[in-house]
Amino acid sequence: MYRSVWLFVVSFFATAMLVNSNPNVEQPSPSALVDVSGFSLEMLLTNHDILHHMVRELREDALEQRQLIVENQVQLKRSLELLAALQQEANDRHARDSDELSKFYAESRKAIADNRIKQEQSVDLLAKIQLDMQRQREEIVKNRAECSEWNSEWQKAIANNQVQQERNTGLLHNLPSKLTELKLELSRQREEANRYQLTTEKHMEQLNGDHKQIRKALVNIQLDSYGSCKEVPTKVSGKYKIRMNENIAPSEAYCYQAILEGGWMDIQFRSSGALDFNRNWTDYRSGFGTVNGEQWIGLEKIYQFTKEHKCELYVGMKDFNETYKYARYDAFAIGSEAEGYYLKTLGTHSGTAGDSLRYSEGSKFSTPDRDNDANNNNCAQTWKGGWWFKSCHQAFLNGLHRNTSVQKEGKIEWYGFSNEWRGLSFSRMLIRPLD
Ligand SMILES: [Ca+2]
Repeated sequence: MYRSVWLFVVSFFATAMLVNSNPNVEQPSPSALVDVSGFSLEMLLTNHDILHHMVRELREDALEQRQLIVENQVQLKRSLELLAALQQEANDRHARDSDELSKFYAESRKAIADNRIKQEQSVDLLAKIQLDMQRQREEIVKNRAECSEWNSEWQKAIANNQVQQERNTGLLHNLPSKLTELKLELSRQREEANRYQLTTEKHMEQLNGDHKQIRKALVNIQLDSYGSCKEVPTKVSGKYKIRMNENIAPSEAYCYQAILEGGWMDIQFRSSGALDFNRNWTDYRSGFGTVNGEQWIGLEKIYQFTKEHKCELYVGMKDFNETYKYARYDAFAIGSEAEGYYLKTLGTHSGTAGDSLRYSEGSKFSTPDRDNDANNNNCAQTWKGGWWFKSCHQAFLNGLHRNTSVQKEGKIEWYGFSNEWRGLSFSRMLIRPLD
């Protein structure tokens, strides 16, 4: 359409210029004007068509423009709505940003305030530190002064020590000889102390022994009897009341004080041969004879006494030629009646007569009426007396008082007296406590 308008305007003005612009052209005559008017009319008609066409085109253009305007208005409206929304969003964001900013400012202000407080505290602390440093500095100065004093004192002490050391060096030269002297003196004193200790121990033992004896003597006086013949103070042989066991009543016994420092108790005595020893179990259990003469003290008393005291045994014997021999055992004890009064303990033998009682060790006591022996026959009946028979005997002091050497006759025998079956005239069995 613009192209048509442009073409019209150019053709119109070109025509006008052809007519009027050339000053050399003479003004047309009226006939010429008809020619010119014919040309102009034709041109006008043409232009009219063009114009009509142009108007139509313009109208279409206007319609298009209007359509476009409407579209643009719609577009514009949308744009405005969008803009409003953007504006709203921008406002909202601004509002939010403002809140956050306010918060940020508040926090910042608080942080600044806190920092200020901390800064003030730091300043205070710094002031304190400065004060401390000042004090420390003063102390260091003081310490330095004290150190200086100490140093001078040390110097003095070292000097004194040196003097002392020199003195000690002098003393050390004499030390070995002094030490030797001291060692000798010490050794002498030690020996003396040992001697003194030994003496004291002996005295103590003596005192203890004396004390024990005094106590025993007091008990003996109180009970009007003795625990054993060892406790008899007179050392005179004879008849005394002896407590065979502290739990039973005292009984009379013969204390023999003539040998080996005395203190022996007679449990069997044969001399004249007047007393009959061919007796039953009851007699051998209870004892028979006279205390200060021939006797058998009794198995129960021997059992009670050897249970109460650890004892030794001494056997003195004579033959009919008055030859005296003895056998000694360093331990002796018998069992109870329930055990057949067996020869329970027989210690080491010594003496001039042989160890003939050894054969009976461990054997029960037998009497003619009680056969406890290991023989098929009754040894007590055969040999006529009570004894610790095994399959009969090597020693038998309760036999018949006979002066004979015939083997198969019952008699007082101790084979080891002369290594033959010689009859003995005398026997004494003695026991004594070892403690
Ligand atoms: Ca028998």
